Amino acid sequence: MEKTWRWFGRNDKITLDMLRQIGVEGIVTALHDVPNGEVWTLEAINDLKEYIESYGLRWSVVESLPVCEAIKYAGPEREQLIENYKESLANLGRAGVKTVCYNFMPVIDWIRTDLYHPWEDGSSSLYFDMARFAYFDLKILCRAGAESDYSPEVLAKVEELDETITEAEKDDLIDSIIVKTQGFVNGNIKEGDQAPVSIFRSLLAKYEGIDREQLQENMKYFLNAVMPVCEEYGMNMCVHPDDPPFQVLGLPRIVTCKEDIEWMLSAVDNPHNGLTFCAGSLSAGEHNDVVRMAERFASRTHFVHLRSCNVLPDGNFIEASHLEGRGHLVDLVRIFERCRPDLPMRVDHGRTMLGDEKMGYNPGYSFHGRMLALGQVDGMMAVVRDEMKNVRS
Ligand code: DNO
Repeated sequence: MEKTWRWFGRNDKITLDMLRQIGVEGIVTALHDVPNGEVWTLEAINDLKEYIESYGLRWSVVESLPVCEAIKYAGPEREQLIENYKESLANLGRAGVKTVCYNFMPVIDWIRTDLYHPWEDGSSSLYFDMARFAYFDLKILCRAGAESDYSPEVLAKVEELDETITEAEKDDLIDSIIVKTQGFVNGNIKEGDQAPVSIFRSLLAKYEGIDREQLQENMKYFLNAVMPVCEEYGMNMCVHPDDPPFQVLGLPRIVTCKEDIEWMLSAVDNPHNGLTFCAGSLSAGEHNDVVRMAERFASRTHFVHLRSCNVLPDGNFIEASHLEGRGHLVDLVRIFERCRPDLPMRVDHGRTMLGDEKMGYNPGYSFHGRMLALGQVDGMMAVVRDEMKNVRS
């Protein structure tokens, strides 16, 4: 697979020069300055593309061309937003950037309660604690009916936490769940926004009455609308699975398991409609057998995210080392290297280590942690390629 890296543009402290030195071949990025829903012009795309190419690299994947909320909940602006999306896609196609990662998660993209969960060795990683998440839902967001979404054990922990939690810890929880992780990925809430909780509540309100089936209908509508552009320019759309892969905050989530993915691939049965195989998101759900899913969906995968999680009691989960955990990355590398060696792959979410914590990187997107993970995955690919050569000779 092609070794790619998520890079956040010219202001990223991790420079393209640094990436060349660690063996990166392709770049995964977006026009981060363009507000959601606006057209990506050919000029702006080419400008960034040429910059990347001037370092001997390639712009391999767009992550993400965000799908606006009004497309997901089918608001009155939907048609115009879809037209803009198609125009951005066409411009990307004209520029030759042909793989586009997006997600269809309502309101909130990936969710963690702790961005620097300490490990014994002094490094840290992202972490999801169900009781702290439930605390946010019940005591900060005060969402009506939220109690029925959690187990009695988790609800008891919420009450315990309520006795001891400080105001600063509450702010930190808000920051981790709806500000820091969202700011750089979907733009719904950004760092510096005043009253993020009330912005968040008004976004949630847009989904009242939208159940799973309705959201699926809206996804199908969107995909059918963009497929002709994808066909014309040879573009591949690849949906990112929901992270975590279960319903949250009363919102439907529809890319969480084998059946969901089967539905979305067959609802719009076109090879340009595919998947970002994110082993990390999928492995955070105990219901997912990630290796079997890779075997099943390799042919419709256009982009691979390699990371791994371990699921703990209560539905908590932690990002594991790339060598361990439920993601079984060795097996995945074997599957993808054998049947889709052309695919772009990036390691996802590294640990924060060796001074990364002082650099202000986006959470999960450290330099040393991701470099270590890339070295590990690169080693796996070398072994698999060697095995394949030996079988042939
Ligand atoms: C998190 C990322 C996701 C992903 C989007 C794609 O670290 O994997 O935010 O980029 O969901 O649209």
